[in-house]
Amino acid sequence: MEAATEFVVESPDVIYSPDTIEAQYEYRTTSVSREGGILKVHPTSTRFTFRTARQVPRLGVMLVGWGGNNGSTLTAAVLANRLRLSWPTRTGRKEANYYGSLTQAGTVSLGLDAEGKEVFVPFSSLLPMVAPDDLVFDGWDISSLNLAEAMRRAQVLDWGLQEQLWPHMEAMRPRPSVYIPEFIAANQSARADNVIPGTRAQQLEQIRRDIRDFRSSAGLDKVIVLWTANTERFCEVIPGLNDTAENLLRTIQLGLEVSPSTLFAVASILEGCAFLNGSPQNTLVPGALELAWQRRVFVGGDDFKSGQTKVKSVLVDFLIGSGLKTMSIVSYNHLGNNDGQNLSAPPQFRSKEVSKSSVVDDMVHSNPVLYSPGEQPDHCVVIKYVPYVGDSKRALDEYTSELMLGGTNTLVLHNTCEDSLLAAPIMLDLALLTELCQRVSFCTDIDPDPQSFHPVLSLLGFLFKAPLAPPGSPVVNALFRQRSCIENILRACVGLPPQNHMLLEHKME
Ligand code: NAI
Ligand code: DG6
Repeated sequence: MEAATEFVVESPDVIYSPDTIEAQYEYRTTSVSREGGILKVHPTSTRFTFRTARQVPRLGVMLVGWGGNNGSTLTAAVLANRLRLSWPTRTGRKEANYYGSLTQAGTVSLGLDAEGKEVFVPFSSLLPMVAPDDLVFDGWDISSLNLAEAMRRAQVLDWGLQEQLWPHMEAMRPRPSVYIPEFIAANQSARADNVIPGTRAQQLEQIRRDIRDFRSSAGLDKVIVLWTANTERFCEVIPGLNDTAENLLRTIQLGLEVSPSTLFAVASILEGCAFLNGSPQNTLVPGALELAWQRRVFVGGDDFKSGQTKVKSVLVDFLIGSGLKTMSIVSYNHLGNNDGQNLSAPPQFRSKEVSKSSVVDDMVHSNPVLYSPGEQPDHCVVIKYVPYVGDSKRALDEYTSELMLGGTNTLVLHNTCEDSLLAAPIMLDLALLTELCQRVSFCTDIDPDPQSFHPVLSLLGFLFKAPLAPPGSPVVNALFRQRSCIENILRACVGLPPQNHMLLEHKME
């Protein structure tokens, strides 16, 4: 018998109507004040009403860098699942699945049954979400290869799967894109045979036309744009150039410096489409963030959190959370795909180095017993391009921590796997969760006007290496805190209390 995945919450605080799920929710937290050397902690409570529209839209996802390893792998994965494909390998037949996706392959506990056992359901059944098989893809690439050829170039998927997918991907052709050579490595120039000509203002208009064309020709209710193109160098944030929405729009009109990814972000926001940045560069400059705020459009970033960084944001949380003083973190990796080739240029490597290095800050700051103000572990990030290993990235990590009474603990990890097979399900989750957030509104007993989440969608932090957060809000990197944030907010939307893991029922006589 298949496990049940649908559930209803039977509570006077939860109302299901044909259009919405409405939940009354008591948000209990604490505020802390410092008085005369004493911390005073005040429990607080705010009453929220969450309303979630139940109708899932026909959703289109536009990938910038569609013909890259991630773009072609995600497209192939959705098609393989939709078509229920299976293929032979030397270790037996494999079937399409969505392993690695929090929403599709993760579960949540609803509570205990009559025998005291926990009942789990798929994450995706917490609230109505778009089914990944129903996603419609389109996108841009500076390389003109069709998606079937791009899949072959990526060398990620088994041959038997590629052969079956070929006829379904051959007709998918990336739209021309914006190529500004100084933003990506010079070694990418040979790929750039599919570019939008004209001024920056004309290029912006073309991207906007592409979004509108996709929306209408595919009969979509919504479009989300996701940057999965090459890592760019950082761009300088300069007052008057990109510091405000007005200045950024003027910069584009005047043809002054703007990165391709920022142009895409601006175009998406102006079209009312959420924009997500899967690469490390500072695409969402202050002017773009202000524009998103003005237009109330969701933006998220930066840099997919896939393998090594996910492990890091678990391991360092474990070490520091258990009271061990981590003193040195050394992360080395080598890979041989096009991403690795692009990152072999110093300015692009620098963007990745910054995003990979920021990921333990919150854990260090959380423990003033171990670290004095300003103290940080040594943290070194190395990336090397080794063509032979292709997309099968090697990641080696060494964590050294101090134990009691002068002891030392060194952990060494070696991780090998296809980078794009880790990134594709993350891209899927980003699109599905962002779309869901667009259907959630809430009000509180203090502010009865309905509102949406802040345009900087920090709830997506689990999926990003360097999560963007609204101004003044804390940045969380610890992986399970990030996961709990998503889970507990979705639970709140159906009137369920936060998952507390106390299991008090099992701790009584
Ligand atoms: P890739 O190099 O295979 O694909 C990038 C694609 O972007 C290429 O097809 C390239 O032609 C295209 N491109 C470059 N500039 C463009 C532009 N201005 N407009 C449109 N297309 C453009 O790289 P891959 O492996 O797919 O990774 C994509 C991005 O995701 C990289 O920035 C990478 O650092 C980032 N990333 C990847 C992760 C992974 O696990 N695979 C994890 C975290 C981030
Ligand atoms: C080299 O590190 C290539 C990068 O694009 C990474 O593969 C990617 O950022 C994934 O990094 P991580 O740390 O999440 O595995």
